[in-house]
Amino acid sequence: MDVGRIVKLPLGSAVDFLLMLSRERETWDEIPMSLEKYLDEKNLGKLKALNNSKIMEVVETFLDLCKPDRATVITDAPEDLDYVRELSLKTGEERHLQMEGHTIHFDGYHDQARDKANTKVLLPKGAVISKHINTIDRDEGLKEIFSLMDGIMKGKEALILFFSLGPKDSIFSVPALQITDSAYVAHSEIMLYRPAYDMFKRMQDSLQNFFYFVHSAGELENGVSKNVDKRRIYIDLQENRVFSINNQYAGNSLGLKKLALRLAINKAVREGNWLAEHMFISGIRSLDGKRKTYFLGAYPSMCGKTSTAMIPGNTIVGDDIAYIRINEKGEARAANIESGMFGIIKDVNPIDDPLIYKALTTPRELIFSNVLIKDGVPYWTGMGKEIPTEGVNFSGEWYQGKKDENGKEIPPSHPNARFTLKLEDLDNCDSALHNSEGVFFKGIVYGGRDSDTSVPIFEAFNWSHGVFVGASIESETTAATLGKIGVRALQPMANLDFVVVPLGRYFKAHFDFAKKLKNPQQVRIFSTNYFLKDASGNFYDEKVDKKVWFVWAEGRVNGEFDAIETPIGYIPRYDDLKRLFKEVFNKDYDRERYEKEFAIRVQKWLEKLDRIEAAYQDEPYLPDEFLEELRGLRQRLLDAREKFNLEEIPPSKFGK
Ligand code: SPV
Ligand code: MN
Repeated sequence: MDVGRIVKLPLGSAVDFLLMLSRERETWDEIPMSLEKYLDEKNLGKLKALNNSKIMEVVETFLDLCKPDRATVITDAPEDLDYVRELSLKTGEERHLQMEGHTIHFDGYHDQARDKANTKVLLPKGAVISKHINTIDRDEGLKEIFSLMDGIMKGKEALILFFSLGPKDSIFSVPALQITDSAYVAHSEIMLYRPAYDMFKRMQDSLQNFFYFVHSAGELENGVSKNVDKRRIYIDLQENRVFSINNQYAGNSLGLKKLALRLAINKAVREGNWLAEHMFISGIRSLDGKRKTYFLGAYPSMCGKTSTAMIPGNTIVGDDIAYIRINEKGEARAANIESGMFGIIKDVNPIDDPLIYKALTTPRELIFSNVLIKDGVPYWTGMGKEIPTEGVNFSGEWYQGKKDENGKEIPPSHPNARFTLKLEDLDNCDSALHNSEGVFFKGIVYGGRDSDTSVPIFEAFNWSHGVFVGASIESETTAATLGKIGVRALQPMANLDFVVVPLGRYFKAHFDFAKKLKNPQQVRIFSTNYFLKDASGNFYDEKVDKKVWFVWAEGRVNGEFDAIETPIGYIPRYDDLKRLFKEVFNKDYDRERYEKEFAIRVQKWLEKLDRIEAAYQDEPYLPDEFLEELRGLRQRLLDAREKFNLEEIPPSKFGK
């Protein structure tokens, strides 16, 4: 065994650990003594059936470090999956609700969102990385986290689970192993991902490169992680593994969600021929409903990503993470690496989100998290129904007016409260969800949260311009991450939180991607902004209006609708939008609104470009294409300002 791959720890208890690591073994039939301490014969048998030396090494190493009372191997068998469901009720991490199949889970009061401050990439000495990435020296980080993990599972049961990120046995699949002492985490993962013990078994010892995740919720109090001050999420790119401790919130705890996305981005950029993206995949219907074209979309948290993926009439393949690969025919194909939805529940009501609302209010396997519970019934903000004035929520017993230790009033349901369900439970789930070829797609849409600069929708001139559009998404910060809310932040490709390689390298992978396609024009890139406000601070658009923007984009990629060329890209013609609003909603779309919301706000755009330039100023490896696009856009804006002598240029100035 290669001892050097695991850090040498100068810790007392780690002496045994290191001795264990250096033991030589002939075959995995000689049952390792330490595994027998945790696994009974049946469970050990399940592990040995995989005939995989690396898995044995990983499981043994981390059970020895975390010291659970026992461990259980979860295969894809229905009884094993049921075991996980039942365990999450037994440990108190979930509780039954009135509706059949529904449960409630609470994350701790201070564990309601991704913890950016304590999520760090372990950086080997001498490595160069972006200032945007939070890092810790690798040796130091491993030493810290291993000492925190020492004995962290005492008194608990560890679960060992096997998954495929992406459809099993496909060009997309990345095998992933999860060890966790949280039955809630395991339960969420068997709903959100594809259990793939069978795939691991087929691959046997040839499988040495898989992602692995070791998670511990740490000590629990009333079913929630107690030691959040010792919450750590450390990403080891060198070994394709992540350690996550003292948390339960899925964005922190579930290895396969944002932890695996980080490893996948690193892998994709290094391998150089695919992309790992924070994107939904949706089948967009044409105006007549007869054609369906797949689009991908990247939106930072709380910028309308899930609701875009759920536009009535369209289908959903995925709502959060997509891998994009090139198949043998040279086509770009996309697959959802998940199979479920971990969606925000705020404002889910029969009008704004009818399909999700229906799923949340009918019997099925479903985990609510951090909503208000009263008499076994869940309530959340914006559900279109009166909410009780007392109950149980993420703060414990709750009553209206309750304040936290800082005097802040506690809302009945957390703004980042969530639901977890299987995509197949949604009426609009696309039949290509598990397609091993992924889907052929023609559009990518980037959307931010911007109240005063960009237009509701525009199309980039070409792929390179589109990559720049993606790289310049900005969003106001939201409740999905800890920290101050409402600050404008750059969110390239809505992926910034997860890009663990220098951003310049990540952008370069994007710029180069289309060049590798048989048809470099296969994919067109768009930008949407649902959050533009008028002078009195009201949104120009209603939530449902996004359907029209997408019908337009779907038509564009299929050769329909002329467009108007502006400095920022192609925008829709008034006559087309007027017709679309009429046909889709039977609404009148007036010219005055069009002239305002599709105006090119030159000064605001120039300010945005200045912010982007400043943010990327010292960025290593920034590709030339990026700077060319930035300069080109700035010049086009300046030219237009000069030509029309206006700061805000109405679309009619550019064409009809
Ligand atoms: C997001 O915030 O982008 C989510 C939820 O999809 S989380 O699991 O926190 O990443
Ligand atoms: Mn997400």
